[in-house]
Amino acid sequence: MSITIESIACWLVDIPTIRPHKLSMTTMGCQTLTIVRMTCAQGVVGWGEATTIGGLSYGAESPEAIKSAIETYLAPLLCGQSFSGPAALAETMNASVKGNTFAKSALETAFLDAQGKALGVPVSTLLGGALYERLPVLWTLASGDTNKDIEEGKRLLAEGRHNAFKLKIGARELATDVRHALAIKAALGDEVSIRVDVNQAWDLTTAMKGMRQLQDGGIDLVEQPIPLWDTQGLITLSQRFEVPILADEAVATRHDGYALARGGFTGAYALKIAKAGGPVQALKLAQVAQAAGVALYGGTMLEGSLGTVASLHAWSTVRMQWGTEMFGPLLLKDDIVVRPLDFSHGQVSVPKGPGLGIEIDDDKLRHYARQ
Ligand code: MUC
Ligand code: MG
Repeated sequence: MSITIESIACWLVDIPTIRPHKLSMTTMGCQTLTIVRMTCAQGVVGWGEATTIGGLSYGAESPEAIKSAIETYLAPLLCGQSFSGPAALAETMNASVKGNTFAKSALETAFLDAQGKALGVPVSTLLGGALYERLPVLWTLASGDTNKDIEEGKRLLAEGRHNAFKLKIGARELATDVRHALAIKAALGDEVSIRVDVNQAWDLTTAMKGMRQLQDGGIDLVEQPIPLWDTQGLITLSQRFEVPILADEAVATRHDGYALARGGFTGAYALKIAKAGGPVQALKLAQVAQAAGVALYGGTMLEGSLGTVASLHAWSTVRMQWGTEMFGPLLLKDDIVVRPLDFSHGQVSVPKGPGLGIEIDDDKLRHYARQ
């Protein structure tokens, strides 16, 4: 059944975080969600979200640029047109717009939501069908203070909300970062999986030293230790150490995944709908990884509930050997959905209703939307 797109509206929504979230390149106190509403024929409405981290400090598209790309270039291409599915939608977008995967991800998500609602099926069904109803979710400890992180980790373990943690390092001296990671590992106990994300902050020499120390200290996974362009360096690290590497910034699309795997990379890929251009595109990278024997991880750009749910529908259709980090909504003080997602026992449930299976709260959208 083809879906005819009638109009597309877009908002920048600013929501404060529950505490400062410190990464190697920025400290976040607020998250900006670019929210898209796609109105289709027969009154069907689809919603999508594109979210990045720290303006332009993480990726090449800022929230303002995402909104502008949608309103100025992508919406005029799509409005008034009918599409049989996300493949046709992507063909049209890619024929006239290079890159801009965050903007395309919001539109692909909104289209899938609309198509799912029109057909009366969840988005996961459009993506191949869910294998899992609930997915594991870790939490990132990133207050910037070792003792505060330990306190936060212990509280979340006691509440049973998470049982695995990722630490953000790379902003400080290597010795300080290693001490920080190993102190948290010792305080939270051997049963708890501790991973680190360096967000590209080290050069290869520092990474060699850091990987050895983190491996000896029992850290389970090291994410993106060196710059995204250093493909050969990432392959070398993955082959030299037993602690696995998680490629994040280095692997956005299936083409990146293919190049790394062909070079002999071993480890895992962090899938993110925004990096790839939408849930369907992210699953194409998953297929390349599966073909190459590379493990999978469900990644977040710290999206609100809308972007998180779009990802969950995709991640539910594949086996994620390293679980997911889809905790974005829990980092925000508020959200724009009527019913929050169900996070408990280290997991989150994938909604079962038609489309994305969540409802937008129009009052909240208006309240948080930038004027
Ligand atoms: C990233 O690079 O992984 C995901 C979790 C988190 O705390 O930050 C993001 C970005
Ligand atoms: Mg990362």
